[in-house]
Amino acid sequence: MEELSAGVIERGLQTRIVGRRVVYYPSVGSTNEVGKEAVRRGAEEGTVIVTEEQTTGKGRLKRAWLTPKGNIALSVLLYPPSERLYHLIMLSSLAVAHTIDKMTGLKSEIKWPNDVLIGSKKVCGILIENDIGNGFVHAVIGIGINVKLDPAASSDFLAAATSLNREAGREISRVDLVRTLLVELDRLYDTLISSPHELYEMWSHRLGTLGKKVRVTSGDEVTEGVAESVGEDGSLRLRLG
Ligand code: BT5
Repeated sequence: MEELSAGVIERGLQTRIVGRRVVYYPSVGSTNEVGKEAVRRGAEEGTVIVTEEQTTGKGRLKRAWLTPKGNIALSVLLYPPSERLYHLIMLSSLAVAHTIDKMTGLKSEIKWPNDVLIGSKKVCGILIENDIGNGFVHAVIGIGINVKLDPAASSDFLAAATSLNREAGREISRVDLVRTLLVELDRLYDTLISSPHELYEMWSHRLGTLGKKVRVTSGDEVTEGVAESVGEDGSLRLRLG
């Protein structure tokens, strides 16, 4: 298996902001936790924390995210204007979908708000943690991608999961995957700043959720309905029933 390191990821990387600094850990609890600590210590925007194994990876709503060795988990620190925070879910899921296009040619779709699926199975999960303390807006964008995880060898827990290697039928280079993802994130961050409406349009065209029956959990409340449209603030409009 190819070696991952900050050096091989950074070498010749043509980005403006994302990946200006890359920090690699062979194994870590959660890259988002490391990222939040880095923000507190004044890390520069665009810093990336990357690992191939998380021991306490987090999903949304206190759920767990599994990252056994050989996969990819990374967090990117971005400090956008506060009125652009809503667009970060669009930026991140779209960057992953574009990366999968480029790396595998496989068709992927975005499941609202920001999972990425191949053939209706989850290949990527995203957890964005924002804070606006003392007027300093910062976001830690955590992205987990299954590269070699074998759902069949795992528990029922992962029945609805898949991985890039499995779908592509070959070994995907994790170095190329991370580098492609950083370039896409950087390019779309530019779009987020200069023309957020364009980003919204690209994202909503890629959403596989519209027209489907969905169940949305918010706190203790669960709502079911048919997904009708998405707003520019990322909100989903449901037809109840
Ligand atoms: C997510 O939550 O999908 C967000 C996952 C974010 C992970 C990244 S990795 C880098 C950064 N550091 C972290 O600690 N986290 C972020 P959610 O929508 O709540 O989905 C969680 C659910 O997905 C779990 O309850 C499982 O059912 C399922 N799951 C867990 N691990 C999975 C995996 N590797 N692949 C597919 N599904 C998984």
